[in-house]
Amino acid sequence: MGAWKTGAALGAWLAACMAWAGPQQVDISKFAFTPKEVTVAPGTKVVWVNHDEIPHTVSGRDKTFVSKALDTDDRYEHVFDKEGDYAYFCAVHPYMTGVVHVRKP
Ligand SMILES: [Cu+2]
Repeated sequence: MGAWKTGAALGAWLAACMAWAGPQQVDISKFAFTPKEVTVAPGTKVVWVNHDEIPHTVSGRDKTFVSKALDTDDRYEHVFDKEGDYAYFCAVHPYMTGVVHVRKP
């Protein structure tokens, strides 16, 4: 294999690594979603983790994603495939709100 081929393969590998953003985590702590707003590319998995001693839920306003009550350290995952703005709240504490923006990069 020529040196230029090795370089091209390495470049493609780096590009693939940079395009893969990995899951986006949202922490549930002190009765709030942090960060409250996230922007992700289509196909990204968003993971919510409850750090409170109180159960919370992640409930999409359009009901495309609804978690069960999350106990301490429970996680809820949802993959957002379609572009859009997904507002959600905690069904136990409706003043807890957040938004997932799904946008093509
Ligand atoms: Cu809550």
